[in-house]
Amino acid sequence: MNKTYYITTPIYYPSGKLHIGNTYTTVFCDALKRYKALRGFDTYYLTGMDEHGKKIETVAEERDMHPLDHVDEMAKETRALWDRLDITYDDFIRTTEKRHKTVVQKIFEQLIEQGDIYLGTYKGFYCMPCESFFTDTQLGENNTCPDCGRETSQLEEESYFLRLSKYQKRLLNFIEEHPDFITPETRKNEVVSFIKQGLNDLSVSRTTFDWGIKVISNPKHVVYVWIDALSNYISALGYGTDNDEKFQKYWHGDEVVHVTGKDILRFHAIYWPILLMALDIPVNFRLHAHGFYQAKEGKMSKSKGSVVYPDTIINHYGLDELRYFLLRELPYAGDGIFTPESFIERINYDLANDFGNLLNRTISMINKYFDGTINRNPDFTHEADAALEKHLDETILQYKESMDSFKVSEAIKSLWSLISRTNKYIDETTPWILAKSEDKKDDLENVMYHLAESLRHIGILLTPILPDASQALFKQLGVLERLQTWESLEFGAGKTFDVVAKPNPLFPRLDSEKETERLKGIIRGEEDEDIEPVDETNLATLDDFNKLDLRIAEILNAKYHPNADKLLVLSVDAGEKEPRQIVAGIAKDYTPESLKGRKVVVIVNLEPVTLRGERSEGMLLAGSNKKKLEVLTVQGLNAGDHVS
Ligand code: ME8
Repeated sequence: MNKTYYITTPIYYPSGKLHIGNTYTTVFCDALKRYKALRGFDTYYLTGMDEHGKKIETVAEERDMHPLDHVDEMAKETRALWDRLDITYDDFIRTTEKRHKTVVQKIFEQLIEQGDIYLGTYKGFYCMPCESFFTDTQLGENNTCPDCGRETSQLEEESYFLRLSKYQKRLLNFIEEHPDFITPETRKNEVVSFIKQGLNDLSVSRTTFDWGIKVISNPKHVVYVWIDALSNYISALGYGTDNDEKFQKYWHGDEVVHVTGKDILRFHAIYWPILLMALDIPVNFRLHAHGFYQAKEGKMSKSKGSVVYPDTIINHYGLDELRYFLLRELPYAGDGIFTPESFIERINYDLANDFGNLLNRTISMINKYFDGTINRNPDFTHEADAALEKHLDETILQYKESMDSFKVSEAIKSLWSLISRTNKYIDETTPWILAKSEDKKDDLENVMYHLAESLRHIGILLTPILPDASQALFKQLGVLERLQTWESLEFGAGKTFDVVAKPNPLFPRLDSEKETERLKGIIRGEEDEDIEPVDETNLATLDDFNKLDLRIAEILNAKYHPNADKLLVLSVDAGEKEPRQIVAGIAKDYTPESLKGRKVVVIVNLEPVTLRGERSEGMLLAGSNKKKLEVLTVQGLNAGDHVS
């Protein structure tokens, strides 16, 4: 039976659009899941949304929506984003789902019964955005929140408490006995010193708002959002229900990995294991808490316009480009910076020059010198072969070691060193010179084979990182499916390559200066960023289109609408006996004077409507983006001419 591998992301708050930070964690887990699947593990990848709590209630209020409608919308958007990013998650849990709520309620009652959760009163300082209480000694200057720096308010309320203190010693021992429990090492040290300062019992219920899971035996309390949220890792597997096969299989399986950012380390490294200990569930997970992506000036900030959104980047530059940058640029233990300069550079240097060119050159040469087919001929060797083959073996080992210890960026570095080594092999063997002498044909074939076989290896190791590019590589190089596996990582396993006749460059080079400037604008939101994909589920038929009567019309007169700032009232000649009146929402972009005499496109068979007291008998067509709107105009045609 295959070994199991269960990996999770944090469940994200639906409090705003997800940015490249959350995307990083999700792509990182996706790469690890794909890697483990490649290694033959039976994998299960969980992600989802953390939908309760005061913060979400407030955001929904601000949008004038019921919290449930708000979170439904956000969950839909988030799933669509992960689908767009080709994330291979197996389950998407939402804490508002019944399957989750029942488990949380059951856990809470069990812990009350056991005496691990008890009722008391909380007196202290509360940070609303962080939904956390703090004691005097924990507070920052002027009673500010030690986590986010915002003001706290003094509060006294009845609350349930989880006995953290009871488990303090056991947790410290556990961390000592399991040196790999928390990575990187620096984070582990932070956790240990935090525990050593002494753990206060944790307030685990709230009575000041409603949007949460009610405590069954005392429904004026809702469960603290973190107890609610952390439980998702087992509720999603069916823990505590009749249908708990997944829990038995994956939680009690071979590897369980929680990946989070450094911001929520304490919750995962202290509260979660203690909760598990109290529930008598084995603490058999590993926690990796990575650093943060920042803008050049520091934290990404909405008000400074420095937040980078993944869909914008994909729309303009592509999915693999974004995956590559995110996975390559965040170091194992530190923070990373996203700058437009570095993003464009990575595309140009790493993807276009080093990798893309290697594939292109190899395929072109195999076509040029061998009509597209190359075979292994072990009777011929070149003196440069050994070094390349050695590098290849070393790369596989380094890559494996790095991926097994969450060092995805290091794994990519070793892979790119193999790419550089393979490029160097071309310089060393100079195929264009070998091609000049007929008696060097076998040598040349051996060289070409080495290039193709190295690229096959590169393609396999690239699978978890750049799924699209690796598939394209296999296709262009003609690599059979059975030679795309981890087991086939052995030099010489590929025997023949039938390459495509015309390679299709995977990563075209970008004009760095122009694209860097453009990307800066895109991040500031100056370019139309939401190029929405076509909704394939709602296609119009030709009949639908033909129903519209579109004609050229000349604007005879235009004036401001007497009762609406945004509207203009136009009189147009559409080739009929009488002019038509059309009301159009273009007053922000056009003065009435500027429109007179223009020939525009108008739909003349729409049902007439009255807009703020002015009758409108048609609609004119315009294109728009976030910055501007432009009425479609024609020059050579006449009023009344048809548009189809
Ligand atoms: O904390 N760089 O949700 P959240 C890298 N609901 N990663 C980043 C990042 C950045 N700039 N910003 C965010 C919550 N992240 C809770 C979790 S889990 C039981 C409950 C990633 O929406 C990183 O993984 O605030 C971080 O831990 C997570 O998003 C926080 O997401």
